[in-house]
Amino acid sequence: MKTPIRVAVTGAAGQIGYSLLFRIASGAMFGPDQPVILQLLEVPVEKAMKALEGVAMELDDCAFPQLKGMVLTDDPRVGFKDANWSLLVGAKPRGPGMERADLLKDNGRIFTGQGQVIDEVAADDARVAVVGNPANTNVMIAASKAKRLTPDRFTAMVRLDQNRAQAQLAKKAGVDLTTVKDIFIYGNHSPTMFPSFTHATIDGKPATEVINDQAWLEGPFLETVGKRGAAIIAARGLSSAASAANALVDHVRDLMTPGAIHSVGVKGATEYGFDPEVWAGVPVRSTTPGSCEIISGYEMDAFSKSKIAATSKELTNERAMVADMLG
Ligand code: NAX
Repeated sequence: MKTPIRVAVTGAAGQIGYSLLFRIASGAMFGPDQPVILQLLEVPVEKAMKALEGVAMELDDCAFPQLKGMVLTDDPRVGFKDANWSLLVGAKPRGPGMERADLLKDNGRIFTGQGQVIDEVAADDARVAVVGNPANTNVMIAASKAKRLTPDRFTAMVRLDQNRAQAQLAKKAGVDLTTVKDIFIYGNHSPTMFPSFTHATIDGKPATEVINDQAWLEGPFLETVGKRGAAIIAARGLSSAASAANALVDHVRDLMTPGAIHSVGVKGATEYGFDPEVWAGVPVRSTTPGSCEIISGYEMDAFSKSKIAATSKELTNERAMVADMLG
């Protein structure tokens, strides 16, 4: 039997957790023949821990062959112990009337602590993926606390935006979505992020030629993808959960697959104009399992440059707002 991969998941009793854990345990993330141990972390609140017990009962009841164990805890030192992957989903949601600056600070405190503990107790090959919002800034804070683990071990998820963009392009062109390739997300996981349609292809041809509607691409397309999260809340009364969990499965699975090409929030995307210290979505190619390199050389036209400048500015501003929490 292969050695099980230890996967720590924070916010495990939350909405995304409820979709995510079953996908991991079924083999969707690491492959059907890879055993996993789930280390489920929640807040020290009775209601949350009780809910977590219920989720664990359901995981038992699925009789997943590759689920070799579960740890349920409210102690980060236990939850992240020897974890090969830490999936940081749990975060404080933005309450009514709450400013973005307050959200950044409140979540910053969570990710400060988690970054420190992961660095101290996780496995030598530890990898961290952050979903909890504001994801790009939270991952920067967590990584800044690490002394042992280098920044490349930390990524932010922008894959939900990539998947949304791919689906919208396919719909507009009336094609099967598997024919849509090279649609990448640049920048922040927020409405400013830029799904760069300029380099996307449909059946090997430029998407701009196939769709042949620049006004739609620069207008409704960007707006639909950028505001998709809000549209889902308006329709469902709850934020996206199954699609977010699915995106995280894609994010980790593709990082574990050498050669995979996808969008990931990483540090150091200076060639696309980002500050060297922020985590920005960019196209990457996975190298060895868990690692990736930025794909360079995509030429940006004036429109793309202006969009990237806007999302880059937002990331730099967020960094300034949490400057006292870094390092
Ligand atoms: P829920 O509120 O349903 O669940 C969050 C869970 O996290 C709760 O059970 C809570 O008790 C737990 N939690 C909070 N602080 C914790 C801590 N310090 N340690 C462990 N657990 C903790 O939210 P859900 O819908 O699951 O969303 C989770 C996060 O994902 C939110 O921050 C949300 O904004 C973010 N999202 C990010 C997306 C992305 O693409 N990057 C898309 C989906 C989602 O909106």
